[in-house]
Amino acid sequence: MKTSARPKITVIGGGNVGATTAMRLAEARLGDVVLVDIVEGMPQGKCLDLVQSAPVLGHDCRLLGSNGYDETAGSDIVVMTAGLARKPGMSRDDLLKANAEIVRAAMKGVIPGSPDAIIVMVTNPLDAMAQLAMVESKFPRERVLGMAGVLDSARFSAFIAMELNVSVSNIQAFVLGGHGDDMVPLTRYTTVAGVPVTELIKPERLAQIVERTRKGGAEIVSLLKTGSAYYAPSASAVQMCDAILNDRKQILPCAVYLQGEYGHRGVFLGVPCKLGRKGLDSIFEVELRPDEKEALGRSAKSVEELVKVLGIA
Ligand code: TXD
Repeated sequence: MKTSARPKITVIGGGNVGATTAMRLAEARLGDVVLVDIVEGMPQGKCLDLVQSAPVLGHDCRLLGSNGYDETAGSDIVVMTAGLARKPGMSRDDLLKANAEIVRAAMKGVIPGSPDAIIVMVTNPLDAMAQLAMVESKFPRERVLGMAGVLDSARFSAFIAMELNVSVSNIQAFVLGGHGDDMVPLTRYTTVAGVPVTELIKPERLAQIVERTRKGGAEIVSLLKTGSAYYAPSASAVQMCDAILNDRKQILPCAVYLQGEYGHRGVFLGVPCKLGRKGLDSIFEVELRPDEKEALGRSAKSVEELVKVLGIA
């Protein structure tokens, strides 16, 4: 149960993304955190370390590590990061079956104690794992959100800011579709201080930036050699938690279960979502050009294939 009046957030998976998410949640004073991992002692040790940084940072959020789910009861949000990360040369889809088992086990553990939580899915392959979490939790679509679009948009924004040597705060990037290779960047809706980026960067150069964004995860995997990106992914998951817990009604690109929006039904796909205290408040629909619709269709198809393999279509 809750031990304070603060929101309670469970982070499943105490690896790179999970532990950094726990740290960012507490440092942003968003709530008390329970960090769950199967590795004995690890989430407890990391949380003890985080607890000991609280006096220096001046926050009162409680952080508790656990190898089970008893302590997670009454969570407002569950951030799911448990799973295997990609190794060099490995695709996100290679992770499919291994991570499906992990997602199933985690949902079985966490849902009974937190039947009203909002799930923020991070585990890859993102869109398919989010769909699996919705099936396993039996939650309505409003309470199962996938994190990928915020990260892809952040990468795109960072590269545009670097290219033009302007503040990242001036960039509003707009990315749809699946995570990574299937991402559909809407460059004409991407702006720099309100000006479409297509008027500021030449098409060939912009295409290179889009490509680098698409491969943004792989670029980091090949540099790190072990493990994948976690600073920007954790920041992105925390931005979603902030929008939810503070009922911001903020429009962020998230993977959600589509029921006819953007011409798709019965599949998780990244679209602009208004997030508030209930999770998904509404989907923000914009008119797409035929080529953009086609790209989104390709994205949907690859998610549908994975979902079929999992037998949850
Ligand atoms: O944009 C996105 N959605 C992503 C997704 C961005 C970055 C990372 N993305 C994916 O998140 C990545 O492909 C992985 O599927 C997850 C977690 O990545 P992370 O980098 O944190 O991986 P780690 O460091 O290997 O941590 C995974 C932890 C590790 O400590 C395991 O012991 C734990 O998950 N784990 C479990 N915890 C609880 N319960 C179970 N069953 C379990 N199995 C493994």
